[in-house]
Amino acid sequence: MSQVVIALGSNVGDTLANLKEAVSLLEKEGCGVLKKSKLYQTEPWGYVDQDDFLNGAVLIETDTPPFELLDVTQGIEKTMGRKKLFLNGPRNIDLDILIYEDEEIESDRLTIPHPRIGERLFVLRPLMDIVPDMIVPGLGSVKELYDHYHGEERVEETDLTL
Ligand code: PH2
Ligand code: MG
Ligand code: MG
Repeated sequence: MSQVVIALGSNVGDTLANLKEAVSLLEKEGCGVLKKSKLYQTEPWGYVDQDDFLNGAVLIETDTPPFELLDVTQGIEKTMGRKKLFLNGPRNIDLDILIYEDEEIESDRLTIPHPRIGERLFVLRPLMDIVPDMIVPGLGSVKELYDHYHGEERVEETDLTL
C-alpha cells in the first residue's frame, strides 16, 4: 500500500457536497481514507475574478499506481460533471495528487510532488492538519514549507467537515 496526499477544491455549486462526494467516490475506487483535513475558505489564486474556494486535503492509502490514480481522479472529476473551463478558473471539483510516497514524476500528464505546494497556502494549510511531518520529495517537510511561506493569501478555517 502506498500513502498518497490528494488536495480537494471547489468553488462552483454546493462546494461542501462536492468535496464530500469526491471523497466518497475515492473510497469507492478502493482508496482508504486515513486522514481528512479541516476545510478552508480561500481566496482564488491565479485568476481572481471568481468566487472563493473551499479547500481541503486527504491522506489515503492505495495500491493503485500513480498514473492509474490520475485516471481515477480524472474519472471522478468527469463523473461529477466537471467541464474544462480555463486554467485556474472556476470548477465544481478539482482533485490534485500532491504527494505519492517518495515518488518524483515529471511528465506531460502528471507532476509529483505538485511543484508549487510551497507557494500556496490553500494547499499548505490543509496539509499541516494531516501530514505536518511528511517529507515532500525534493522540497523538505510540510512543516518546513509552511514555516517558509511568506505570502499573504486569505485562508480562513471553517467549521465544515469532510
Ligand atoms: N485551484 C486552482 C486555481 N486557484 N485558488 C484557490 N484558492 N483554491 C484552489 O483550489 C484553486 C485556486 C486551480 O486548480
Ligand atoms: Mg488544482
Ligand atoms: Mg487539477
